[in-house]
Amino acid sequence: MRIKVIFAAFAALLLVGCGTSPKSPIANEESSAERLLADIQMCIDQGVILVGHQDDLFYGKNWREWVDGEHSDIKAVAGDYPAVLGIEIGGIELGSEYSIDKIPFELIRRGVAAHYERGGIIAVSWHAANPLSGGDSWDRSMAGAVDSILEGGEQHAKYREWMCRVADFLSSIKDAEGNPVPLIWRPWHENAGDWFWWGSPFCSAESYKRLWAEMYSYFTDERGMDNLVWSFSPSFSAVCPDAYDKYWPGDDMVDLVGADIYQYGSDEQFRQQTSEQLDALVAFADKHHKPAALTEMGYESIPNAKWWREVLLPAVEGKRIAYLLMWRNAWDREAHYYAPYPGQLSADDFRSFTEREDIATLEEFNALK
Ligand code: BMA
Repeated sequence: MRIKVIFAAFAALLLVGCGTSPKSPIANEESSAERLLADIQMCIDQGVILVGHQDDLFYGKNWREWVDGEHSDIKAVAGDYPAVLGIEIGGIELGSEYSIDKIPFELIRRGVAAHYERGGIIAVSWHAANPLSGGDSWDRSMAGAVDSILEGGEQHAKYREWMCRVADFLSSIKDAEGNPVPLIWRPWHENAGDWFWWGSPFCSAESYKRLWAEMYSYFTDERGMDNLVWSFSPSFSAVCPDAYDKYWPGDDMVDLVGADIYQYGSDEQFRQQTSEQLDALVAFADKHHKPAALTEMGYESIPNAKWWREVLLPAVEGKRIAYLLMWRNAWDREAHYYAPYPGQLSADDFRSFTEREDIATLEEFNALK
């Protein structure tokens, strides 16, 4: 009898390791993802935009030590953590111990747990390797990468293994009760553009929808994961102006609609473009009864001392978006930073920006809940 029990437990472990695990047994209880989604909607209803920052706890402009998840450029400048912590899991699919930005996954796991314990939201991006060429996300040298991983495709078996590793990681970060932490999951992003192998010139709308649906079905039905808020962020690009409509995976497989917007030109251009794109984003999200967010954003090196209040603020003020996520303050690329750090030109202006009632860092977000 005892041996049988041990054997059954072992078999169950094997199944969870890579393959199937049962659906959540308590189907009627509100899931952690549903609670997260309710918090996101609450921010929109209150007219508050949460501050977010990619990789905030793992490294910053002039530091790269792990201080029990307490160090943060945002905190150093504004006195509080961002409400949203962005993390990058590129590399997990290959079984690597480090993300593509060379951060140990173990560190990411601990940082996410710490941020969640403090009441914060976590948003996950995945710059997946190219399954056909073996290159990175930006390698578009071989046609048909997406089709090759769909069911029936030549790389499908390998891709199942990749999805398994991703699902394992996304399920592995637990709260104090041992339940998986809820995460905003934003796969196959910026596909309106032509810079990723899953971008619109290399992937038909039909293939993209299958890509999304197959992952959704694997995570949700096969693995029983109910801790994900599914975020669709094709973004705006002249390469495919109607990407939101054309590539929409379906109301039942998306929870949040996002856009990634960066400043490359003049202040005026950014203000106008961001305002217009956010209007379009929110109108699209409303049509599908979903919340919207600025899922990546910023101005590299922030060379304008008043950028936060004079350029960003007029573009986002009053827009019904739940959060704005500044991109990373890279430790490995000198000028590649999007949030201020102590002494940075725009630091004072950023602090004032976060002091506004309609802009919330972590403490203010916690007070709203
Ligand atoms: C890009 C850049 C890269 C980075 C990647 C994934 O936008 O920041 O340096 O490797 O995101 O984080």
